[in-house]
Amino acid sequence: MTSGGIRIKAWVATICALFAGAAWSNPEPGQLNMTRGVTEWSSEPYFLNNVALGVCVVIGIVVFGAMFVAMFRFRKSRGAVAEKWSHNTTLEVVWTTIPVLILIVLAYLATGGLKTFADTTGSQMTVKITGYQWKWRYDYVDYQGKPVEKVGFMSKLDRESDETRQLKSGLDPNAVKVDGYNTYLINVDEPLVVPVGTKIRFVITAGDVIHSWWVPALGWKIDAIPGIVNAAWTNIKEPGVYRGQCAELCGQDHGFMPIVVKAVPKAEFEQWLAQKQQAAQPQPAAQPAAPAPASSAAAPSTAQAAAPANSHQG
Ligand SMILES: [Cu+2]
Repeated sequence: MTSGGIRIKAWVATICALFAGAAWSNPEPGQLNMTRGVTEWSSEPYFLNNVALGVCVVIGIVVFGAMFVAMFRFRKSRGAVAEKWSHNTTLEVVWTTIPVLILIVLAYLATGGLKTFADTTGSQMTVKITGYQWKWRYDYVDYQGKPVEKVGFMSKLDRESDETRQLKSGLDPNAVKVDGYNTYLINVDEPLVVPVGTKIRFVITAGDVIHSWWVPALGWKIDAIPGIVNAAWTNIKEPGVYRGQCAELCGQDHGFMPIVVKAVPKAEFEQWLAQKQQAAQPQPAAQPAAPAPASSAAAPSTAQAAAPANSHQG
């Protein structure tokens, strides 16, 4: 197929997906509309955006239509003579009232969305997110009413993207792929794993400068500010991998601190969490110590290896 043919196919696919309302959870090249998202709440900003866009389009057509009619139908070459009057109270009342009513309707709809967004009550899980130059830290605070201890990790740009981005690396960004999807600069070494069908509260802050945690599929972004704790929530409906990026200019590597959220079924999440908790447990001291008496003439290297293990326990 010719490149023209491929381009047409791509456009048809783009338009079909746009109007079919296909959930584009992750941004795609050439995407026109924002994603409907994959959470209980994310259709809210999608709907608000569509309403506001519709209002803008209607206003645009009316204003530009009237302007072009005035310019072409009443032009000087057709013998049009300008009226001499100025001010028309009726017209002024009309063109003040209509925009005010439109703004009131938009504000009413947006306030409803913001109110539900701000309500983190009834969360079944809490994750603390901390932004750093230039990576994210995730700490699991509680799950189903029980505190989660020692489950936290840094999540930073994956090695493949990092090597490719180096100046004169000679590596092709288009070759950075996961399951056929180009993940150049939007993949991490360790994703945030969360369960689906669970109201998750995020508490968001930063350790150095202002960052912003943004995953389009969740329908919101929120600033991560040092010294301030912001809160937000989500309830993901479908399992999947949802990608995002830091959305606040935070320094030279601002473009290199992606976000990956991996939403999995509850059972799978609980298994993952249990494994993480187990890995965080201090290793029993008996294990490395056991073979020591067998070789009574312990080699110096063994003794040296044992020393740091003991000092860790202290
Ligand atoms: Cu940042």
